[in-house]
Amino acid sequence: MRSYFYAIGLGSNRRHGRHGSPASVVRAAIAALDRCDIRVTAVSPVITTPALGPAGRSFANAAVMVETCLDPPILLDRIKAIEAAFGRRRGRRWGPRVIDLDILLWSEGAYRGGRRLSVPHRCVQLRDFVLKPLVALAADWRVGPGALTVRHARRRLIRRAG
Ligand code: A4P
Ligand code: MG
Repeated sequence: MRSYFYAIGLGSNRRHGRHGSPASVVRAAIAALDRCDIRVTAVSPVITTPALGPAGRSFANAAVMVETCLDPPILLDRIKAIEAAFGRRRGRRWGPRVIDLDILLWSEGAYRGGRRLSVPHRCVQLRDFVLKPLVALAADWRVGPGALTVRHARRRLIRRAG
């Protein structure tokens, strides 16, 4: 059966009763992803980043590469199930969250599923907390069809911020 690669971004800025600190929550969510028909093939360092937006406390962020036969909408269902299992509640957009999982990139390029799912993730190029861990795993992947590579997108973002 045909398999795909996906880059998935993870972020947490709340402690979890069982898993502990945000960095430990991120590691536990990576372990939860690596089950049955999803294989985690590479893991970035877990980094601490200042909160972008009104979320307050700083975040632990990371990215992983996974290999799976699942199509994008089914993978989205899986990551939402993991968020729910970690006790994430739907609330204020950008509010503090115990774990956030986003599908960043797909080996097949783009997937357009309206508001429910859009890959590449619409904000990949705009956020260093996404690009920094991603560059460790997928520096030569493109952040959109015909777009810059992850490495170049990060260089451009840093240049513009500086
Ligand atoms: N959705 C569409 N495309 C995708 C995709 N590629 N991957 C839909 C995942 N979901 C996708 O996302 C809202 C809806 O987007 C989903 O129901 C899904 O159907 P969400 O994760 O439920 O809500 P959210 O996380 O509040 O929104 P969003 O836009 O994902 O927020 P972000 O971009 O994740 O930002 N600062 C630091 N330093 N580090 C962070 O990780 N994160 C945020 C949240 C703000 N500030 C941060 C960080
Ligand atoms: Mg999200």
